[in-house]
Amino acid sequence: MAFELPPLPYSKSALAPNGMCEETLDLHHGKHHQAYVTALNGFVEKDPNLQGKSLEEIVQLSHGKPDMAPVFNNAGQHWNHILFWQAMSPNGGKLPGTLEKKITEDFGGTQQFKDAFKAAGVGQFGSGWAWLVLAPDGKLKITKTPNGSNPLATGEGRALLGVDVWEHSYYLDFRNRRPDYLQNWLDKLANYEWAEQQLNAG
Ligand code: MN3
Repeated sequence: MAFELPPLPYSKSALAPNGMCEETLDLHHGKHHQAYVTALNGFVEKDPNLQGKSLEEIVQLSHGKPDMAPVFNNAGQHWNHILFWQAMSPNGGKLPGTLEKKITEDFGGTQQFKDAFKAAGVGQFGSGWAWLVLAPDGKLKITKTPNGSNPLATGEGRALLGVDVWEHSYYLDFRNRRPDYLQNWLDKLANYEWAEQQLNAG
């Protein structure tokens, strides 16, 4: 069965008061994410080895294989964007207790966590992602990946939050100011309730 673009978990205008306008979501979800899904389906159609595989399996089996880079890029970006839409909320920015306690234990405090996450996103040269992961050692960690890569591929841990730092994610709302986009994302858009559910899921 072909992969499909999942609907946004909120309306296209729902994040506008929090700094992500309707046009950004219209283009980012309806055009960019859709393009990754369409490209991925094209590769699966032509390659029997990919047919019947889950998205997670395709990300992992194509990772690090130069001849499968186009498959990896599009599968990775489909996985990343599915997570990204869930990692934001019109009621974003509110840290629930269990996650806040864990963040304080592992980073020293909410401010330290936000500073480190922002630094990872700012420090990702060119396109990519910054992540909050639950690492295999049980500690929260911040990582960054280029282009379509992600913690599922690198094995760095279970993703609790991921923020898109490709320019298409912030250029309409913040122009070239990636640090401002990231600060706003952490303060007003990040769905920490969802992140806490991912933390408790394992
Ligand atoms: Mn994107």
